Amino acid sequence: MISELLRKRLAAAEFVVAFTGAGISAESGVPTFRSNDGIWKKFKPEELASVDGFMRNPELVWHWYSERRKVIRSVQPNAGHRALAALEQCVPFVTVVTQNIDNLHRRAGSTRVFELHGNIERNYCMQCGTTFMDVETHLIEGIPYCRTERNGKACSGLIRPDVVWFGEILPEDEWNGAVAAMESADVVLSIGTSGVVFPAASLPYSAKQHGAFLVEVNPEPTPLTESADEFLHGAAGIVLPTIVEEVFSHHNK
Ligand code: BJW
Ligand code: ZN
Repeated sequence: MISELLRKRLAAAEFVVAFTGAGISAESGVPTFRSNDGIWKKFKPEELASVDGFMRNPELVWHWYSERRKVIRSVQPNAGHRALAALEQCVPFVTVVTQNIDNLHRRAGSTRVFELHGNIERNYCMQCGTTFMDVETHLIEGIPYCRTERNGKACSGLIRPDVVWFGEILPEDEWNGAVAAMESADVVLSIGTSGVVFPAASLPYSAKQHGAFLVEVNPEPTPLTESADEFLHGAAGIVLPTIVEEVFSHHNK
């Protein structure tokens, strides 16, 4: 299944970056965004994943995030996440750059993870910026409000999920870390992303420009496919363990 070229590139690699999207969590039972039963088919993105949408209907947006958080907490990392964590035992430097907000890479054991679009377990007050890990105790009619004391007065700002919505800038440290990792990567694996949301989608192209060998793992072609050095057609939970097994199992013996 793995070409000789990919086997050589990976076996010799010092820096590997896994760039992941919703597809890597699909086999855990987390719905993707743009598949036929994906999230955007039921709702308009601008109603849910934008500041305007949130201000228009915070209750709806909070309901959506609470439901997704429940799903995410109830599922487990899958064989794809675990293979990327295991890669840390085979390659000197492995970095995961993820668009997912679901924490599943860290739960699988990956130690160097840049989260480009935030994390569903974190929330913050839009007025004073305080971070909240738990919002369930702050709810008024399904919407969490801040009660942080400032100058003897309680803040009453609206709390929102610490995720990146359309029109918003990506978190600077995560973005800079991701760019640096991409620019020094020997091999980049782009896994389970439709590659249509920018600026994240630009990263694999910039890695390739800086000399990385670009591998895509997806059951469907994407706009990135024609720029990839290899396209591994299939589910992450099958393809990624196969790569680790075929490239590194003999190497460890
Ligand atoms: C499997 C599988 C299996 C299935 N194994 N694979 C016009 C042109 C270009 C850009 C723009 C434009 N107009 C506006 C923009 C900018 C906009 C953008 O890119 N829009 C495009 C959609 C057109 N971007 C932004 O606004 C970004 N900010 C920005 O640009 O700031 C600068 C700026 C500021 C002010 C004004 C203008 C510019 C921010 C983008 C934030 C995206 N946020 C979301 C929500 C995050 C929080 C949350 O989760 O709720 O991020 S949207 C959503 O899409 C989420 C995802 O991270 C992101 C990417 O989706 P992903 O991961 O690729 O999932 P899918 O579902 O699309 O694909 C799944 C794939 O898996 C598929 O390919 C399947 O085949 C595959 N798959 N099973 C492997 N088992
Ligand atoms: Zn506040």
